Order: sequence, then structure tokens, then C-alpha cells
Amino acid sequence: MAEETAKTAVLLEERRLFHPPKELVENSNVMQWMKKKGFKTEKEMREWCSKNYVEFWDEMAKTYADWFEPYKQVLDWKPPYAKWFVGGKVNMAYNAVDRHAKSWRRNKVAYIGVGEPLGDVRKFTYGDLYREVNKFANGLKSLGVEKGDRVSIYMPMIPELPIAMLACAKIGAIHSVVFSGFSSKAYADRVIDAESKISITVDGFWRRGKIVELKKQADEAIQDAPTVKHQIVYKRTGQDIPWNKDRDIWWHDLVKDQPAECETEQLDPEHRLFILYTSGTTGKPKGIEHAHGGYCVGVPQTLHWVFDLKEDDVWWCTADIGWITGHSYIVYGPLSLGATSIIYEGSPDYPDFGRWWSIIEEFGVNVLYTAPTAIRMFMRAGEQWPAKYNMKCLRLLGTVGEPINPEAWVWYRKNIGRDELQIMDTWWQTETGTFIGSPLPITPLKPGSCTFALPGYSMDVWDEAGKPVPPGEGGNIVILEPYPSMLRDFYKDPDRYFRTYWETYWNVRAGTYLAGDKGRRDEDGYFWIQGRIDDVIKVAGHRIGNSEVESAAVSHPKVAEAAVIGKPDPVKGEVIIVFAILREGVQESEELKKDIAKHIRETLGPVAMPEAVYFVKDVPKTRSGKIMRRVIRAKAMGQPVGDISTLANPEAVDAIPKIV
Ligand code: 6R9
Repeated sequence: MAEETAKTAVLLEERRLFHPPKELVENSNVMQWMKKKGFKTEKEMREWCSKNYVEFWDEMAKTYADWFEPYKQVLDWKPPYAKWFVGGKVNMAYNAVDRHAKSWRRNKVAYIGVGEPLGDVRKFTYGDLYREVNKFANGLKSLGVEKGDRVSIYMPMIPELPIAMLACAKIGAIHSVVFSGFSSKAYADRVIDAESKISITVDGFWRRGKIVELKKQADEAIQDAPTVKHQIVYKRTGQDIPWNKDRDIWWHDLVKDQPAECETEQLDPEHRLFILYTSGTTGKPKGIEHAHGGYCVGVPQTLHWVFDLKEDDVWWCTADIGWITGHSYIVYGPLSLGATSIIYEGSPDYPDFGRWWSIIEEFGVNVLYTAPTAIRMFMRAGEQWPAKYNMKCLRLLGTVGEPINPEAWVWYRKNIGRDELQIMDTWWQTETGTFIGSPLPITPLKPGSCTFALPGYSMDVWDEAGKPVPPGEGGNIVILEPYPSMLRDFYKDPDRYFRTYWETYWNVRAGTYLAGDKGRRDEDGYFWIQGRIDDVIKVAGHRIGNSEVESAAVSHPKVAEAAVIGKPDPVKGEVIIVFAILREGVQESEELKKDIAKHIRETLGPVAMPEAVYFVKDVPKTRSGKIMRRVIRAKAMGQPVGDISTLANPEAVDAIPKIV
């Protein structure tokens, strides 16, 4: 039903086309390149670049990255493994910081760190960043960190987080950043899997006027992580904290006597830059690996073309650095371009719903990149909030994280974009590292569509058999060719890497990447992403696996089994609903529902807090014992459940309550 309404809404909106203003088109970065190359139309340009992607990326690699040693071969593609820029030597930290600190940009502001407490602003120039990164990198070395070692980072949105990441990159250590909204248990799992030598955290950080005591959570996590030799603690909030003097060291003590110069490692382009854990179809998060060479090229290039950054722009990507969006478009992309970015520590509604708009006004933000869930929250709070601020400085907008409903798109354009600004709806994933399906500033927009594959990338929609589907029909989103920023592997789990992305179409066309989203193209070739095909929920743009929540639920002593579904939500996109089967003899109660929800929140973190818990006697399963979440969801949403004759226990379907 909800899906039907959504579909009709999409169809209604689809006919509207929002053309970019002439001035934007003429002055855009991509148009300068098109003119230089002699391309007449966007379509021709996109198609040529995607077809001749090796040649295209060769040119981009020379434009956007500096190489210590030039590469000898652009691409070595042996599906499912790609090696880019073979034979070169490179370093992401050099491209992000060193080269600017050695140029006139030395005194240009790289980061405006806006703390949650009003008036708490710290600016870092590229010169500052260079010195801080070097000192911290020397500090890491003094603790025995070497090239290839993993370093886990559990920090809030303060400039020291990118400093820590860049310091790792500089010496060839591999960072694994864990979102500060995750629980200590989630941090523990990720530190243990990565076998990190070092944990980096803060005493605490500000969230809605209160201190979140992160050090305590980090301590709990690393007590079970034998590989962690030291924990570095940045002093942010200053309250008393527990201290282990054999293991813990203050950030300021570590860097105090370190030199402000540190040699940058000259790395093979395939050397791993980071691991980022993301949710998949099993309960165990997968460690996505990304490489230096690909990041040096793909991330600045996409940012420069899509968001059209100019030298004097102030850029604000509101994501958390703990997610891929922050890695690519708060840290590596903008720094590589020598841009000025905002890093905001706090909550969007603190002290009130005007906070973001006041930041835009105060710092003259020119380009804003945020998520549909935030837009819908602001819609709900009311247009009087943005209306109070002068946001004439904005010239381009963007969105990411989940499909944006046309209503939110139009609200965003009207209330934030003065009914004038174009919105770049970028479809991509932790795995892809960069935008894949996205408009350019020159693209006519349809609200709710991410438009086309970017130049250098190839997307399609295939049916189960591996045939491209005709316009208007739904299917699986696939990516046809490799590209520099693509994931390289799963950390310590190549089999799962193959099964997850490549196996489905291996026999049809080896090297075709299954994205895990369903979608379609319309008559004009525009892509419409319709959500995940696998068991992954997007709660307020955060990717959470159904089975992760299920395993958290069954770790409650009174729960025998659990099934978890995502329920559509007007603000968060989806919310988590738990169907729990209690152990023998356990009494059902409202208290127990709350306790299970609380237990899940404590196990996975606040992002995984269920919206509701229901008790059921059984859940529908296949004969092989797989929980049929699709069937449960349909029944709970009051939709037709389809053919259930193959279930092991079809009667369990009746017991699922309707929840809408
Ligand atoms: C960047 C990021 C990836 C999943 C992806 C898809 C959804 C992201 C979207 C979008 C529709 C967009 N998604 N952007 N769906 N339109 N513009 O979000 O990475 O956290 O790995 O999630 O997010 O379902 O497959 P990640």
C-alpha cells in the first residue's frame, strides 16, 4: 500500500524536469573539460567516458593526483580483482595535505571545526593540518606503528579525527574508523576483527548539551582486544575519566615533543588506505578495503565535477566521518582539492532547528550535501526555521543515503535552495567509494532520480537471468566495468567478497558487480533506485543488517529467536521492527519489550534502537531454516504475502500481526 502510493507519487513527479540555469552550466568544471575535449552534449560526453573508461581514468589520474613515480599501466583487470595504476608510487595523505602545505594554500583554511557548544570554532589551515598530521604520525611511529598495521579510530566529528586518519595514511598504516554512535560491543567486534595495534578515542564529546563518555565505551571494547597495545585519548570535554597508565596516553602528551616533519611513505597504489565495516546480509559486518591509488583519483574527481567546487567555496557535507560519505567527501575528496570544509560536532536540532542554517549563514557555506532523513526532519520542524537565516551564499545542493521522495526533494529546493538551486542526488555505496549514479551541474533533474551513471562509470538494470530489462521495468542495479575507487576485497574474507558481489552474474558476464539495490530506468534513461534487494535496512541513512539486529535480540537471555524487518517511516526512511519469540516459560510483558529494545540499543548502538518489539510464537521460514523476512514484512504491512507454499511453516504467517 505504502509502496503503491510511493509509486504513484514518483510517476506524477517524474514528468517534471528541472533545468540547470545557464550560468551554472557555462561556469561548471565539467563544462570547461567538455569544451576542451570538444564534446557537444552531456549524453555524448557521458557515453564516451564510460565506454573509453581506461583512457578517461588515465587522464583523470594525471589531472587529480600527484604521483611520486608514474604508473606504467592504467588497469590490470582480472575479475573480480582490479589493480589500478600499476607500477606507480603514491600516497593519499600527500595528495590531501602535503602538496597544499607546500603551495600558496598553506594559509588557506582546510577545516572549520564547529563544536556543538555555541561559539566553539577552531580553524585549521593546510599548514596547520600538515604540522598536526606530521606530529601525530611521528607519535604513532613512536608507539611502534608500522606500514600495513591497522589502527582503530573511535572519535566524534572534530578535526582531530581526519588528522588521525591522515597520519595513518601518511605512514602506510590502515585506519578503521568506527562511528562514534556505535556501541562498545560494535567497536570491540571491529577492533578484534581488524587486529588493531592502537585504538584512538576521546574522553567525551558533546551531543545535545550532554557529554557522551566515549572513552568509557572504548575501554570496555578493548579489554577484549588482545592486539591493542596502546590507546590514544584526545581531550575534548575534560571530565574525569578512568585511566590505564600502562596502555592509555593523552594525544597532547604523545605529540608534544614530536617534530613537525614526517616522511610520507611512497606506496604501491594498491596499498590499503582503510578498512570500513559495513552491514551485509549476515550478522557479521564486512570489512570493506579501499586503496590509496584509486582514492587519490576517484574521490577528488567526482567531487570536483558533481559539486563543482571552486577555489573560494566553503563545502559542507553533513555526514559523519564514521560512514563512507564522510571518508570520501569530508576527508579525502575536499582536502585533495584544497577546499575549505565544515566539520560540525553536534546535533542538527541543538540548541534548536536553526542550528544548521545558522552555520551556513555564519560561515558562508556555498555547497551543502546532506541526507533525505535530515531533510524530512527539517520539513517536520517547519519552514520557519530556515526562513530565519540568510542563505544566499548557497549555490548547489546534494543528497545521499537513500532514495529521496519527491516531496522532500521539492521542499529542499524551495526552502533551502530558494526554488533556484539544483540538487545532486548521488547514488553510491561504501563499496564504490565514490558517487556512481549522479547528476552533474549541467544535468536536467527529475526529483527522486539519481539521473545517469557518471562519466567513467557504467550502470545498468538486469533481470535475474542477466538480461538488461526494458525501460520502466524493475531489476537489479549492476555496475559493468571497474573504476579506480572501487572496493578491493573484504578484509580476511575473499570468498564472501566473491559471493556477495560477483557470483550472481559470473557465468553471464564475469566482472559484473551486483550492487544490492533494485531500480529501473525510465524512457529517458534516468535511473530510479528503489531500495535494497538484500536484508539491509537504512535507518536515517545508516546501513544496518536485519541479521545484526536479530543476533543482538537473541543475545537477550529471554529471547529464543527473532526476525527483524524495516518498516517505512516518514522521517527516517525506515525504522526497525522486531518480532521476538520468547524462551519457554517466559512471561510476555510491556516491560520486557522495552528491555529487549534497550538491550539491542546497548549491543549495537543508538542507531539500531528498534521502533517496536512484538511477541510472536513462530516466524515463517524456508525449509532450509532461513527466516522469510519478505513474507513477514508483507503480512505486517497488510500487503499480499504471495505464494507461501514452499515455507516449512506456512501457518506462522497468520501469527504475524498487522502493524500499520
Ligand atoms: C553512500 C552510502 C549504500 C546504500 C545503497 C542504497 C542507498 C545511497 C542513495 C541510495 C537511493 C541515493 N543509497 N545513496 N539510494 N538514492 N542517492 O549511503 O553508502 O551506507 O554503504 O549505503 O544506500 O541502497 O546501496 P552505504
